[in-house]
Amino acid sequence: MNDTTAKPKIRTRTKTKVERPKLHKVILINDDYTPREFVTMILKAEFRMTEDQAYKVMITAHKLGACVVAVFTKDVAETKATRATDAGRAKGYPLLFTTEPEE
Ligand code: TYC
Repeated sequence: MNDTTAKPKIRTRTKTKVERPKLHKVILINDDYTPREFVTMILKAEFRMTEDQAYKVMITAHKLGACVVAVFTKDVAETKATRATDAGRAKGYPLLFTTEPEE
């Protein structure tokens, strides 16, 4: 045995890197054909909004061209956007919900 025998290095700290999953916005896009009441109804049903909240989001998209509805994890945002868009398509409306990652 000599004094220079290396001691096994004991790992004192384990790096745990848990990244917060990036949230995704669901965005309502305006069009000229879908009735306002239908848009409001879909917002209430799919995004659990009150009549007031749904009306404000609908009228903002109507005036500005688009409006952020809510943010979710990627999977949930995409599922809700698809379901809401499909509900419009089932009635023959061009209603569109898109998603995009938050900065
Ligand atoms: N612009 C539509 C109309 O005047 C209503 C509407 C609002 C449609 C918002 C889509 O995302 C929308 N009937």
